Amino acid sequence: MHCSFLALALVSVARAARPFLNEPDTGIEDVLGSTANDTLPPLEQIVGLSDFDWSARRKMSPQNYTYYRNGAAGEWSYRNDIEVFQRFRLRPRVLVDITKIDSSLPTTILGHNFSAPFFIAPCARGGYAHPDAEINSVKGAACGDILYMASLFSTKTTEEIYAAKANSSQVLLQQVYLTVNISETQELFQKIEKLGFKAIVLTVDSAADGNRHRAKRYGVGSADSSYSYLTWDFYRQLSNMTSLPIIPKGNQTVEDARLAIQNDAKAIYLSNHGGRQLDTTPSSLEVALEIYEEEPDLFKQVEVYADGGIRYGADALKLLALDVRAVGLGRPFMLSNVYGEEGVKKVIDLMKREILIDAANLGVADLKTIGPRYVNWKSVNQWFG
Ligand SMILES: Cc1cc2nc3c(=O)[nH]c(=O)nc-3n(C[C@H](O)[C@H](O)[C@H](O)COP(=O)(O)O)c2cc1C
Ligand SMILES: *[C@@H]1O[C@H](CO)[C@@H](O)[C@H](O)[C@H]1NC(C)=O
Ligand SMILES: *[C@@H]1O[C@H](CO)[C@@H](O)[C@H](O)[C@H]1NC(C)=O
Ligand SMILES: *[C@@H]1O[C@H](CO)[C@@H](O)[C@H](O)[C@H]1NC(C)=O
Ligand SMILES: *[C@@H]1O[C@H](CO)[C@@H](O)[C@H](O)[C@H]1NC(C)=O
Ligand SMILES: *[C@@H]1O[C@H](CO)[C@@H](O)[C@H](O)[C@H]1NC(C)=O
Ligand SMILES: *[C@@H]1O[C@H](CO)[C@@H](O)[C@H](O)[C@H]1NC(C)=O
Ligand SMILES: CC(=O)N[C@H]1CO[C@H](CO)[C@@H](O)[C@@H]1O
Repeated sequence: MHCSFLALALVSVARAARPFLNEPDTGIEDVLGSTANDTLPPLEQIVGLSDFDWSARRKMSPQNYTYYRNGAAGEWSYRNDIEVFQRFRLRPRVLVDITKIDSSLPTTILGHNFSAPFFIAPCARGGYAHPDAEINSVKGAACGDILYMASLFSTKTTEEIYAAKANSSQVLLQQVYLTVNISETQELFQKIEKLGFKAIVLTVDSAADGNRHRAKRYGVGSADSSYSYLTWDFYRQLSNMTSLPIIPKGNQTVEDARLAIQNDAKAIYLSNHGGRQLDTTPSSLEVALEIYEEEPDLFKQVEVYADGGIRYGADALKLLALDVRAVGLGRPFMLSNVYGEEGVKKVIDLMKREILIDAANLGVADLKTIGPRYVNWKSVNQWFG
């Protein structure tokens, strides 16, 4: 008896001692540590997405960096978003012909063609990293042929963002937060539709202000301090105000996913807002797993997107394995913008390459055929595993 208690106590000490790996140690400090503090290391030296954290901390003011980096309260959701992926081990198959994997990277999102199943998630205040702010994201997305979703709280105006499109065929979506003023909403929807955005992404996970301790310390909290009125009745009313699809972003339970379908949503977007809104909400991988276990057909009825903590190709593959159609990345794109458009493009190139080589090593011949059998979903449901 005594022994097993002791063993348990030791295990919990070991867990408590393990540091949280926001930036895993892959030698960046050893190789680039002598770079002058206010200088960016050359983009060629950036080998993975978390390296952009390291670069951005040198270039941005502590306040600006903290606005991007922060999570809500004790940041358990933020950490879990990143760490959840290592709790589920892959199940690679060997001796599979994977030589045609490249041709399976492109996908469609709401019927539009893109070169890869990931996109730039809507993020506010692009100007904190670069004077050209979101313009770099639009251009980078065009160059890499992926989807960009613009935030309502962007540094640049909706008009400026739309005007930066590469050509008339570049597809952009617009994220919105709503006020209680219906005529204001009506005007906003009309503007978005008139400009030519292809869908409205309605953030539903921020009914109230986010509880952001780290951000508050630096005086860079959320801009929005009011409560929002959001119900499914209202969602139907909103759908009547526009011909564009309205995609709820931030649903976090299978119950809400079912309700979304009953209310004719064309797509749903699983997200806990990058752990920035309500601490201890689940990661989108856990929500996708809940849906897969309780209602796998749901993935066939609507397109499901997911974001939060995706930093590697293998992370994306785990979500794709659960029939998620495309995954979003927030912070990596925001932080890479310290290098401007080139940084945004580098994130796209790194992700494309990692998705392809990881899928190939996993023995996936065609990304469209990846399924839950490629992952061991037995996991201990705890914050640190
Ligand atoms: C700096 C920053 C600003 C954000 N602004 C918004 C926003 O205006 N609207 C929104 O719906 N989500 C916003 N998000 C959440 C992102 O859309 C996305 O859900 C999240 O960043 C994904 O997690 P990741 O950063 O770990 O990739 C923001 C996230 C960050 C990091
Ligand atoms: C950068 O700044 C930190 C903290 O001020 C300091 O410890 C470090 O030596 C500096 N590095 C260089 C290369 O100047
Ligand atoms: C999307 O790609 C498909 C297949 O490659 C093609 O037939 C279709 O015309 C493309 N659609 C658009 C809008 O470009
Ligand atoms: C922080 O962001 C503000 C607002 O965009 C900008 O004026 C300022 O130059 C930024 N600071 C740094 C150090 O980049
Ligand atoms: C328009 O831009 C898209 C990127 O969004 C690119 O894939 C496409 O080739 C461009 N089309 C033309 C005709 O230049
Ligand atoms: C609601 O928005 C409309 C259009 O922007 C504005 O004219 C009106 O004054 C607003 N009403 C209130 C109560 O704020
Ligand atoms: C939406 O519009 C249709 C047709 O105009 C109408 O029948 C329906 O009641 C409206 N629904 C809501 C929720 O406003
Ligand atoms: C958990 C969660 O965010 N649920 C939301 C799903 O979307 C509906 C419609 O906007 C909201 O009412 C729920 O609160």
